[in-house]
Amino acid sequence: MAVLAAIVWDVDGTLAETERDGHRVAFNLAFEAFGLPWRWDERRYGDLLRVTGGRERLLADMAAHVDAPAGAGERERLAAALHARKNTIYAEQLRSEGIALRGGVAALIEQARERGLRQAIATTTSRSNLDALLRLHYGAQWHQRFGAVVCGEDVRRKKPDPEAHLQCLRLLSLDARRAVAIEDSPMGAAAAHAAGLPVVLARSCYFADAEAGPAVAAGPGLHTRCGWEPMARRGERDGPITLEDIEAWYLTRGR
Ligand code: XBP
Ligand code: MG
Repeated sequence: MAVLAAIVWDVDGTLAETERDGHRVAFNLAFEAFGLPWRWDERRYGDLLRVTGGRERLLADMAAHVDAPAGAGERERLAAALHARKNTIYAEQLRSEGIALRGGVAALIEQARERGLRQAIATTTSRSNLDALLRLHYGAQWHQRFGAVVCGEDVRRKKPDPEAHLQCLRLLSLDARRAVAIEDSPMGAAAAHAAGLPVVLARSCYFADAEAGPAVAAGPGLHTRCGWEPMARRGERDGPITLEDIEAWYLTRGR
């Protein structure tokens, strides 16, 4: 029987709740800095999250603005400039205000490290955003914890396309059946599943009601063993999701 050898982590929404109070706020400050009247409230941003990638999200939103540039090239340039400014603001925000990892994340990363599992990152976010987040929690050498790191810039097609996960598996030289992906959103789960990875869906605030879809398990977050479907292993009701829970769900793949 195959043994779990690796965890492939998503970033936004999975490692930390970075969207509502991080990226969204930084996008709004970028609009302000560019003298644009556009603002994304929580609800609008939640709708826009269906579009993965910040630049792509900006372009999708411009379609709804009569005051957006008319030409495609001009829109592309504006989206790229806004996106770059947003990422600078986001990194500054993280440096000055910090952002917590979601409950259970640090403990699971540590358990996996102690047990010799390989760990990787497959994200749609920009490398600078990932660096800002992980530098905060693991220092400048954070990348030493991960055998592969694939970001938005590294792929041609973002989630729900499986390209980031497939690239991760290639870099790890690992068969998808030996790893588990942890994702927070239906788009992320679809991407990992399409790459052949069993998925654990730890729903984030914007996806609290998301369907389990192809996930081997879905629940409210790694901070609790309550509310998961299927249930976390019997007999241990309290505390965060453990590596043993992940391994038990992993063994149900393909059933
Ligand atoms: C989530 C995304 C990203 C972020 C913003 O990525 O879709 O676009 O919202 O980051 P994931 P950028 O869940 O795969 O980590 O502005 O750098 O795209
Ligand atoms: Mg995510």
